[in-house]
Amino acid sequence: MVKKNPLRRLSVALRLTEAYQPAQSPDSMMNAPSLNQFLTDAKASYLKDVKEDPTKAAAWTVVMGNEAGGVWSLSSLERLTESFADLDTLASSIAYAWILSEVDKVLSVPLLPMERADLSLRAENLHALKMAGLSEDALLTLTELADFRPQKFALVDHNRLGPTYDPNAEVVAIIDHHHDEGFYLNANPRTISPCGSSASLVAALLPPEPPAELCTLLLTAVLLDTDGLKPGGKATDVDRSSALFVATKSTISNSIPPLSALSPIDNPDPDALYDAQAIKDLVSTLTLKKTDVSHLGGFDLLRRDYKEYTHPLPWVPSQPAIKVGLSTVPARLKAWGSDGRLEKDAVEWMRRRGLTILGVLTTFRDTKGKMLGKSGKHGKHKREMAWIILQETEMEQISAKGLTIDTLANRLFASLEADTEIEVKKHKKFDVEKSSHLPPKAKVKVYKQGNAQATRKAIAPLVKKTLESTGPSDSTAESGKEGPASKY
Ligand SMILES: [Mn+2]
Repeated sequence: MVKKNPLRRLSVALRLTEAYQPAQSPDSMMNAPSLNQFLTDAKASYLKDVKEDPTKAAAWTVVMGNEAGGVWSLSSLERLTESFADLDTLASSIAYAWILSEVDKVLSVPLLPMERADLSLRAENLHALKMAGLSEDALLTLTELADFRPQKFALVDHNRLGPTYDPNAEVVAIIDHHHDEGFYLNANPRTISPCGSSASLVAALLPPEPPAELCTLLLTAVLLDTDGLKPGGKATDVDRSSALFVATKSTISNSIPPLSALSPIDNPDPDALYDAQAIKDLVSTLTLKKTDVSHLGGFDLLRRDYKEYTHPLPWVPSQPAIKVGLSTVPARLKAWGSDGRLEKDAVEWMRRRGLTILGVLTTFRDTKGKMLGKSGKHGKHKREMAWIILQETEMEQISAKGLTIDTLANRLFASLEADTEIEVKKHKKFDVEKSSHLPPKAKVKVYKQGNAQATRKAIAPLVKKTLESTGPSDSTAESGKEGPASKY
């Protein structure tokens, strides 16, 4: 289906001309409705059917991308709990729902598998929506769907329905670039093909004259997923040909060279689009938005890149298990957590997730006294860690059976401090150990990491080993049931 040469691809697409009739809005027979109007109408009609007539609602094909910008793995010991659709999922689901509705004439609506309040967490998504003339109101999220469980899906940007959806729901189409998990073999199309962005696979299905806004949206997704079509990077021929097609049909087409110059028939240059200045500018804006978290408060920072684990404690006679969360935050503690804000936001998040331990792992560049370059890469790469242990419901029940929060805290802190890979030092400039913003009995410690290369991938196994190994891990672990008041 997907052709390597964009011009061949176009000629294939031209065969769709007859089948494709742009929908006409009742009050304007001259123009097709805008993409924003299409989404607004689809959402309203679908929600009306959901509310009034479940049988009619079941006729809709709900186009949905993945839940967290990655693949849900049931075998993983990690559990993704929050879901923030990425730009690929956003663009692919909107575009495929448009194709189903306007080309194939099938009732279809895109669903973002996330809560409405979380739309603002990805600034690059908001930027792409704005460029495509789309309002957040036009999008359907899980918030509006409430308890309703769709029965017919088209999956984009993943190929297996997540465990929170009805397992008996029908999957009628798949367009994805992840590893094929082998489900829904009757889906049609069932296009699962490795490439940089699933938006490229969806773009290959567009009719010859698609809406410019839709092309802009798909272009942003392909560019972000392929580092701007960087040669030798993640971009495949599919990404390059799709990007070329949507770029020339997009709302920014007048700022890039014409298709004939970009890709002469007898001498195509696959990197021509990558070299175009307007494309370079767009990629740098999207990348900056993606890495800029300055619009987010501590609570959102803690949950936007978060993993959760349940660890049994075999060294405690009653054999309890506790929940541990690890948040990776791309900004230094001082920038968002001073004056009690770290403690307040961490405790709020821990209560919402029912955590006993939260590790906050920051990663940032120390730009003190240096000019911040355009790439944002100047300054030394540093990492900090803040650990908070709460005596809340879970720990109350466990401590009734003999494990004190002091023992747990001592075991964790001793293990972190003894580890020769992460090389922690007490953080002298961020002292919250005597904070008045924590509930009674809570424990907290803040470190600087000597080894700035050690990410959550290194910390998570260390925490697992510390908590799940049998017997006292060191002299501090089982130092008596009461013990002296901890200095921690
Ligand atoms: Mn993707």
